[in-house]
Amino acid sequence: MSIEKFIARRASVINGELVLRVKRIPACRPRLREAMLYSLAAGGKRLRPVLLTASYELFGGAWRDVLPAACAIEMVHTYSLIHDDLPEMDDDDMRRGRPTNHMVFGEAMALLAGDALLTNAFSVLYENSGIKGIRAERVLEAAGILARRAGAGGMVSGQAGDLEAEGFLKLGERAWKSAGAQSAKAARLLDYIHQHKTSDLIMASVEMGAALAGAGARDFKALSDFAGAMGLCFQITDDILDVVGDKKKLGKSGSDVRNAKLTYASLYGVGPSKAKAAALIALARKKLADLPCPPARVKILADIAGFVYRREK
Ligand code: GRG
Repeated sequence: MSIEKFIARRASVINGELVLRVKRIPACRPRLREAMLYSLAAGGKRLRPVLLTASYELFGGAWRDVLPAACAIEMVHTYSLIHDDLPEMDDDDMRRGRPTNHMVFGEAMALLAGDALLTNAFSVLYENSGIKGIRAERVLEAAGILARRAGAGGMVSGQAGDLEAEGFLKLGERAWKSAGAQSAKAARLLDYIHQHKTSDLIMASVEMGAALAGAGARDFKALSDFAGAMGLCFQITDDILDVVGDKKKLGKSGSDVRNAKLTYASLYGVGPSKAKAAALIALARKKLADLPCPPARVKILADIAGFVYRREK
């Protein structure tokens, strides 16, 4: 089976679970539920939940046993997209091939839909304790990983850096392109943004799977390093696609140039960015080499890394 088919099959199970879990939140205002479901059910590659399940099953478990945790990471990811699209952030009007949440439900409800997805992600994750012997301590560990990687020391700070960089480019547009000191500063800020804005949640996906499986420290570190390199490659590819990608396939309009964003494509150009992405994927795959897990299962993670590098949407 191709990796694309593998991801699509898992994604279709995850899609059903996501909708089910949002539909059964008690006492939720109907319009809020509609706004949450609108963005959740709009599709998306489901890369993060698929990664979580693939990481978990490296250690012998059945992937369906971590579906609540898989839903939780996708809910956090979807919240981040809704908030990222708001006029106060990237101000995008298309996402996942349809109008963004605030275009349909208004800014206030979009904000609340994001808030609810983030908060309820933790109650959904909690449902994982007790499933097929997954002990509560492991679920607690996974919750800690998710909160740390998504919070102020992780994804939210990546986004804060991204906002700061908008000002940075507008202030010194000519200078940062030519002067050494400015471009070194830009390069450091860019790596910080990519690490936290994007890579942290991809790392959380793989780390949560490993934590739920009870992986030892050495294997956990190898998987975390794998995900860190793949996450960086993911965002560099995103930067490239924003410039040269097919907007129809991407399902979004591409706002980096309009927002004068600091990206790999704007700082280094498309060619060198592609080379960097290729090097990162090679590095990511190397990190998997010593895992004492069934080769067929390790190969799934290596293939997902290849998919991240090749993707067109
Ligand atoms: C707290 C107000 C407030 C906002 C937070 C944290 C945040 C907003 C936004 C996160 C930043 C973000 C959107 C990063 C980009 C990551 C990225 C490339 C997302 C696209 O992921 P894909 O391609 O999307 O996996 P699909 O649609 O396939 O799931």
